[in-house]
Amino acid sequence: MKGSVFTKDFLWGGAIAANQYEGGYLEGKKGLGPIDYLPTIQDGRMDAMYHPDITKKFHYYPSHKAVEGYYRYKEDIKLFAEMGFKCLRMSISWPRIFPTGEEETPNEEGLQFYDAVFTECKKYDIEPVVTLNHFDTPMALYEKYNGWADRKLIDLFVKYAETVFTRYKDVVRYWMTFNEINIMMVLPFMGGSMKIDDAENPLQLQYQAAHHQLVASAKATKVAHEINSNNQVGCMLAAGEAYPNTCNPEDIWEAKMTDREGFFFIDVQARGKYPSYSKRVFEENNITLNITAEDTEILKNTVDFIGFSYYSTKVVTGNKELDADTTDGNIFASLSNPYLPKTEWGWIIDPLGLRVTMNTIYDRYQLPLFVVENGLGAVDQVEEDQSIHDLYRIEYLKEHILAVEEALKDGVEVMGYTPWGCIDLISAGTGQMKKRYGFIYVDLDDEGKGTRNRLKKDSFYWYQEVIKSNGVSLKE
Ligand code: P53
Repeated sequence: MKGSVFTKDFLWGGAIAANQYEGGYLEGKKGLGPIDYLPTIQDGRMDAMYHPDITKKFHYYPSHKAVEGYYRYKEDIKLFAEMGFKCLRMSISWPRIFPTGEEETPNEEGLQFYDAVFTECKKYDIEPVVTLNHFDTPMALYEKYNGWADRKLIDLFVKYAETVFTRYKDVVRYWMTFNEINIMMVLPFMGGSMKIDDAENPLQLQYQAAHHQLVASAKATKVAHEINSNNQVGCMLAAGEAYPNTCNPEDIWEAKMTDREGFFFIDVQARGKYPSYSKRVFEENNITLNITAEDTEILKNTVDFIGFSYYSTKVVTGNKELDADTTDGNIFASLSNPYLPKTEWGWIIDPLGLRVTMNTIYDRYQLPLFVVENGLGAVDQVEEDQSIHDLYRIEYLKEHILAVEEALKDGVEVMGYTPWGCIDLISAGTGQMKKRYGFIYVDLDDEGKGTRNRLKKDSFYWYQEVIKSNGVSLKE
């Protein structure tokens, strides 16, 4: 397209995940995943209040039906096609394929479901971009092994990965192994189907589990390349640069260390070995990892691209005495940024931060980047004529896509952009429905009431133009 900075094969699309979109939580012999234990948190706190026994029905569990993607995917993919999507980022639910994680043979019904989803994508030339594990490790493995704390999970995961790589060999080219792999450090239940409360040294357990995921990711990457050399496998980082609160060197150092908490994972996945700084981090936190010689060898299978989510930057300080204003919205701790506004949920809004973050990641790894999540969680108002005027969302996305454009001009390689929750779905952090990200509205509230019918928001037509003009309309 004339005047476009975006490449002609730029993957415009949107992102959803099985656990927050599908529902049908026991349909087709599906097993349970972590989100099936998440009740709606009405006040929107981020310290996810997972309830240990869903059979007691103390609460309403929104993911059990979610937005019924399991039944309505055809209608939704048609709407995505109408917006012009070139790709759809989605995930396969591991417990749909191996309900307890340990079956000898995969669950054919689960596989058939994704056959049908991919066929539907193909119909409209929508390229699936598939995450293997989006907060979706079978809960039976939590009961039995404390999830990723146990090395056994490596082989169970690789078996699942191999099953779907083989089944969808000719239909899926883009894969990601673990969604926001660094979430292990903040929400181990969601990221690793594991609990750390009883551990003597929780950090030790988290890093050991992280190691298991890193090995599993590398092994799966190897298998994916063997099954189809055209397969492109990415890692996935919850990104967002840490800014120092002041130019005090203590703050600068704190910011560097905060960024390294996330980059630690990508350093391994993109460079094939543990970064040199990790040795000291482990020593100072009394962490001794069980890493075998075989693990070290496997880790050399690095990723082809770097997928990441970006919602905001954070502000950190090395001054422990500082009594500063903090944001309580996001799971990643941050001070307030006096230069920037926040969303209704307290997440800092920083479009330029996306450009900063992309440049940092690209400088570090020199691999193509894929913006696989970005977006504004907000309350929407449906008018009498069923229209939804979500100008705030358009404004947010516009500024962020322009930041991607600037990063492209800076020389950063970018494969595509898939804003989160392109259709409204259940929030992973709060289980809420009223925190909406979509171009497509779903009639459903926090108590589970509503028809679940779909409506096009103003942003739907706006994004359609963005894709059609390959980004040129943003300048008009
Ligand atoms: P929600 C925060 C908390 C949980 C998951 O988040 C998160 C984040 C943001 O870093 O990561 C991603 O739904 C995640 C999605 C999630 C999205 O952020 O709490 O990959 O599953 O829905 C948005 O507003």
